[in-house]
Amino acid sequence: MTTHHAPSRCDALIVGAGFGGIAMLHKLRGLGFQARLVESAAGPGGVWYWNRYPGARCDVESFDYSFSFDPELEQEWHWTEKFAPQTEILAYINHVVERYDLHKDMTFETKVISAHYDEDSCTWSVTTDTGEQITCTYLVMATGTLSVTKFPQVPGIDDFEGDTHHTGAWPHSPVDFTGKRVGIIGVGSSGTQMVGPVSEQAAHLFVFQRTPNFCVPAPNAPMDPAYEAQEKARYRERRAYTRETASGLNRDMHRVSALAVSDEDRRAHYEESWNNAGFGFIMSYKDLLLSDEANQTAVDFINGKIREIVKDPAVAALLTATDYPFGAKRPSVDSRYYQAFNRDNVTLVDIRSAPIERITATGIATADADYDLDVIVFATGYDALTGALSRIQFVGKDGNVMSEKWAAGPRTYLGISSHGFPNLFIVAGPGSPSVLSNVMVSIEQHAEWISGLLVHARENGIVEIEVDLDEENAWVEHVNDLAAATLYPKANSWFLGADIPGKPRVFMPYSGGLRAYRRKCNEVAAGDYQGFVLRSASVVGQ
Ligand code: FAD
Ligand code: N01
Repeated sequence: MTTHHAPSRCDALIVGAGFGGIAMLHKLRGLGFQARLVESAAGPGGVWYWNRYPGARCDVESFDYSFSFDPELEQEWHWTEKFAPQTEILAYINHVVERYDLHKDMTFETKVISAHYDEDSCTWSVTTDTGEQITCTYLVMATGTLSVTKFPQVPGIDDFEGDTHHTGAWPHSPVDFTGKRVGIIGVGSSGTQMVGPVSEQAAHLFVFQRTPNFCVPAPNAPMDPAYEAQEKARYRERRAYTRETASGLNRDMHRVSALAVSDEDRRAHYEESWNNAGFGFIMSYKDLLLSDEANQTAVDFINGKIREIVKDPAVAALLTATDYPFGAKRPSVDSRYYQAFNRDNVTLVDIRSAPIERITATGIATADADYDLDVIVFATGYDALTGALSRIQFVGKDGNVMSEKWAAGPRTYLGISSHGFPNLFIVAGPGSPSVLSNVMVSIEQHAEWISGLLVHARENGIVEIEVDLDEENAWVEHVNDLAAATLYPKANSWFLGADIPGKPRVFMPYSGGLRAYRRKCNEVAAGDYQGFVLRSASVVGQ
């Protein structure tokens, strides 16, 4: 799919071919910008290209976890399940790329390694690992928040003689676990999704758990034709609604405190959410992420469910999170996870009490046992939110180096741009709601907003767009204040950069909700992009 004769000079260079990059390319091209996209993978899809592990699927309903920009597209596409599997999401992405003829502006197997801003021409000069130099007026980073895999810092990974895989870099041909002794390290969303399907194939599955995760069921089902027809008939209405909810889901926050209702009512309400809400379980009450006492009611409910589902009380106890609030780490959404621990061929290994000491030629050695394995799966997550950006050397105005500027945590205005790095924009990155929302809705909001800003610049002879430093500082403080008022900082999560050596402990996403965030962005645009310094050619001396 590599494009030949791609121009080395363009209006906008987009980096990344996940949903974010595709949304930006489609939007900017439609507005008449000469846009080009580069991607390190061999095809489009982003996380859906990389994450081909068994069980991978979205945990936001596919009607909402899909592009909204073309009513015809949403009518013609058929999801076979309410929550589509990875294969179908990737097929959808490939369909979109073909349908809108986007591949001609995409270059694959090309990784951006550095970008230098030229103050005279107000352009970025971008260098790739293929040796290409691309000059662009605007550089749009759609490099993803969960796109750089993380491995445990344990010795011996290279000694293992069996197969190893990371969920986020899964082979393209299916991995057959039949008859194998398999170890999965990690029980975040990826690990929990894998446990069910792998347990049904493997001879024995060992699940290495450091911190128990909360896992709520996915209300998945084959697509019911009547439901599909009904939702497609009101699709525009549904899109308008999800755009305005706090999280971009087709379900809004229940505006009642968990502490304001009787135990009986609360139990019934949680039961309804458990059966139907999936990821939206967190919005069962308005204060679940604000009050320890309110949160404890959700924790008690979920722990009761674990005890009901998992037959062995000792295993149930080990699966129960005790030291952080529900939702402070991103909960998993899967219906087969807890059930799998009732199988004779599944063993939960507590690596908090007996940590992994090393990986050996034959398996995993913990402080109290050796586990012989044929396959090790690293479901150990990502250098999240800043990982992809920190691997690119950005040199902005006055020699500003982004890695130095962001050494104590990411600094942006609205999550979209950073002072000292004019004409550089980030899609659904740190400082925006991104991973705390249905990311598709966040991505589309950014694609629309950023392209609106570029059209404004074009119409007004603006050649340089730079964030005002005071506004940026105020935004970073606001993002920090919002997070400090929540329970999020009470867990060691990837939201905070936990477990990455040297990474500062800063809560990175904007936690005020997509609705409030969208309102703020709209106000900024309506106020002539207040907070941005917009310079015309004469001002910059061109
Ligand atoms: P990505 O999809 O991560 O794409 C970024 C792309 O940039 C990658 O392909 C990467 O190779 C490329 N790239 C990075 N650096 C460079 C470079 N230097 N040069 C060239 N290319 C580069 N969110 C939800 O809202 N709902 C879900 O159900 C959901 N499910 C998920 C399931 C999994 C397994 C994972 C990992 C994440 C999930 N997410 C979900 C979050 C997901 O990150 C977003 O929904 C969304 O897909 C992100 O799209 P993106 O384009 O921003 O980033
Ligand atoms: O990664 P994670 P993920 N030794 O970081 C453990 C999205 N997503 O790939 O908690 C031992 O959440 C770690 O333990 P601990 C979603 O946003 C969505 O699962 O650090 N264990 C944890 O158990 C999600 O949140 C879907 O103590 C180690 C696990 O590995 C995000 O992607 C599906 C370790 C990592 O969990 C990331 O999910 C998949 C070590 N050294 C992903 N290092 C959907 O369903 C890490 N761990 C939509």
